[in-house]
Amino acid sequence: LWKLSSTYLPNDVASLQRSLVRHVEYTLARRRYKLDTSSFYQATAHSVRDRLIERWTDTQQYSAKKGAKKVYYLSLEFLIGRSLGNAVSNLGLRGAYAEALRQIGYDLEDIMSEEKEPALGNGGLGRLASCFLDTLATQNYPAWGYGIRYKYGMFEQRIVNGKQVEFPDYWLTDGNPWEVERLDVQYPVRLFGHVREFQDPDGNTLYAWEGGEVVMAQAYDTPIPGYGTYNTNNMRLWSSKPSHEFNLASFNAGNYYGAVEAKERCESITSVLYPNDATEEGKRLRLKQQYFFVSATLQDIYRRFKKNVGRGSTTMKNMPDKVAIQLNDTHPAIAIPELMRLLLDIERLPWDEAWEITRKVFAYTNHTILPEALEKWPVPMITELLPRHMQIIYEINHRFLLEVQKMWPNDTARMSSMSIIEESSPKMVRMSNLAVIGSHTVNGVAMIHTKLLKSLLFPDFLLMWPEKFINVTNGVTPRRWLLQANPALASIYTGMVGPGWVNDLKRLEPIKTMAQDPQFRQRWRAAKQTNKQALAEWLYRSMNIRVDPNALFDMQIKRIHEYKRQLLNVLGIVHRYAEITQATPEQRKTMVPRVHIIAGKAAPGYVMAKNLVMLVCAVSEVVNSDAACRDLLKVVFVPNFNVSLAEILIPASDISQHISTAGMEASGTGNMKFVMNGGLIVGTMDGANIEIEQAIGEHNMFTFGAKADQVAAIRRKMAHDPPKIDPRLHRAMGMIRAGIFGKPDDGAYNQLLDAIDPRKDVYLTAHDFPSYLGAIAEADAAYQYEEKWTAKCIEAACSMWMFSSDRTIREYAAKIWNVEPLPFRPPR
Ligand code: 26Y
Repeated sequence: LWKLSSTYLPNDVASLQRSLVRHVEYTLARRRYKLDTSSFYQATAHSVRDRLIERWTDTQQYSAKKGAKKVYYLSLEFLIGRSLGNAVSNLGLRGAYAEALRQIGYDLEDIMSEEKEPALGNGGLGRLASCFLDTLATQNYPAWGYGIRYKYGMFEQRIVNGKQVEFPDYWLTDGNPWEVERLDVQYPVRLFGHVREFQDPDGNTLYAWEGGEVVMAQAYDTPIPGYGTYNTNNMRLWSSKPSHEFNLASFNAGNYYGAVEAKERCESITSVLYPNDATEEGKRLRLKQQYFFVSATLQDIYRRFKKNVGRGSTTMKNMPDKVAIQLNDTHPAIAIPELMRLLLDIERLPWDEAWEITRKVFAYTNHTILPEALEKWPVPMITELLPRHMQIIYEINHRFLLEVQKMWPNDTARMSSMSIIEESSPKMVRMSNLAVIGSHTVNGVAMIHTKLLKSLLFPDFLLMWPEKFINVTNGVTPRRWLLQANPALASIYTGMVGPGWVNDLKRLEPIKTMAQDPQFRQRWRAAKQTNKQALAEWLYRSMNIRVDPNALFDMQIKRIHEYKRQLLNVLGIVHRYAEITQATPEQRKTMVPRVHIIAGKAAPGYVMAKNLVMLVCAVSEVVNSDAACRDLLKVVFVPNFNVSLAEILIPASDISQHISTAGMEASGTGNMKFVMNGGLIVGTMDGANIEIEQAIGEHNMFTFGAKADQVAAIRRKMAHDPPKIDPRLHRAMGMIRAGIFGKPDDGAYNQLLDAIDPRKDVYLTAHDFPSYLGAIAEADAAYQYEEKWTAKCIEAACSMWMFSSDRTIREYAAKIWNVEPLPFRPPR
């Protein structure tokens, strides 16, 4: 039978066309119809998917046969972005598909823009997970991503009457050609119920978790192609549905409508992605989500591993030789007690053996040190939902505290800060402490972040296990963020060094010397200009806003958060507005024309963030309609920021702002994307900015503001000795308070401004304002020397190899996972 399918599909233009037509006729069942681009998108996607599937199934079979150790990346979020462009590019079929489509009257770019992007993540953390999947496949690592197939992804943001309004993102309306529904892969997941204690024949006490309700987890698989390799990995997302037992039990109870409602509740577990708010609120449905996801994932991993147990000398103890599980923040940390439960209650291993296996399997990545953002669950909630896990957590904690007691006898302060249980009312389970205790390695995501993680968040754990804490600086994939997003720059690179840079970014380093070549600089500028022009057209088409592509394009695009300080940006813009309106004609001539672009979503319940969006929209309205600003200043709030929009914006930027209060942004990854695309940064000494500056040279970055190690002292001082407010800030605030940008009746703007009162300026907005204006002025000055500016951009962009996720993943593989690449080559 398999002889019939042993060869790969042909990829010449004529074969691709036949495949497209076949899908139109047989998959879409639209034989001999004139098709719109949206239906042709479906056909194209299916044709590409066929080509992914053959590589994917073969890769999986190959790694199973080899018994390779696998990495499992557990993440509640994957922000994958659109798949079509990525797939044809990674398969090396972009040219062939473009030509195949062109000949039959369709444009690949148009077809690509028909795809609705799955927004199954909030921001940085989710996008990082997707960059990692791309790199893992590209570098031939046997690795699977596990997550949730939310029905509603990140909400769609619209601006209505100058305010953010959220709309549900039902992304599955037109189906999803990139996933394969695995009806044969389903697992039961228990919730609620009770723990039964009993004795085995040898008199050992055993525990069984029983009763409660059982829901089913259903697998949906998405192939993740590597670039320039046959290796194709898997992303498995779970969807919840009612179980058969569930069905019978409740219906037989005679409550028909109640039973239907209960079934609906099962499906609601994977309904919606939770937004990351200013402060983390433990929501019961979210805990259900986390456990549901973890339980299904571990059953799946466990089943795959168990196929090897008994073969040769493999025993349960070998699990860490075959399985590495990375926890993307604490969101999946309930996996630690869940694996313990499987090993203790199902496998019946003794505690110490189970614990050793567990600790060797898990590693934990921390993405924030902000105390208010750390996950905590009320003990009563876990007890109700996961009674056996609560017992296990207490046991883990008990044994751990004995170790603490041994190391620091009677040090109650240490005990209570290191304990998994916070002695509040109600008591809380600190998921970060659980994750640290249950993992062999804990990593931060940028050098400064890891340093603060060690010194501020986990100092006692560090003393106990100095080797456990390491840094792995984040990175982004050059495939999506350069090759696909910026064809103009990519073709310059390929022209200079050949196509090898795409998976070896170091090859761009030699181009740095070309910064001295005027002709090369000319070409570089032309590429940037192409991208700015394209953005200007996009803004006109989709927002009816005209901007001058020769102006300096300044962008701040990221989630709206107080610590990211979009307010500082707005105050800077208002200051500039004031300067422009008061300038003499002579002064106007010296000013740099600027287009300010701000984009990002505010969590629906985050009042300050929503106020900020309002203010940006209002400032934009006033500035853009003031004749005085005409050729000098435009302000644009671009709604519904997402991956696809980032791909249009980033390549067109001259300056981007990464201006968090020092010490608060763990890493940032947008910063890396901008510099790779030939933009420069105005930024604080925070997150990966610091390492970027080291890599590209300080003369190529505009830095300002308090340093992380000064922040605490500044805050302490301001309380009793409030600093004098900068007159320019005073004026800008005065303009806003006076109602130049309107006076919302809920006092939204005053609320924003009150938070920068010099006595309680938590985010140091007032404190950093003067040096911020200084950095912006420096950037303006530099931009006026076109040749020097271009040289800076070239040097910076070609120094970015270490921010490729390829480097990041090599570090994870070597320092944490202990896995090797396993390239698969198809039979030919
Ligand atoms: C608890 C829950 C609602 C929650 C969900 C998502 C909490 C946080 C998040 C997302 C966090 C996040 O995106 N963090 C970012 O991770 C990036 C990748 O490491 C960092 O670059 C960035 O600095 C950090 O804010």
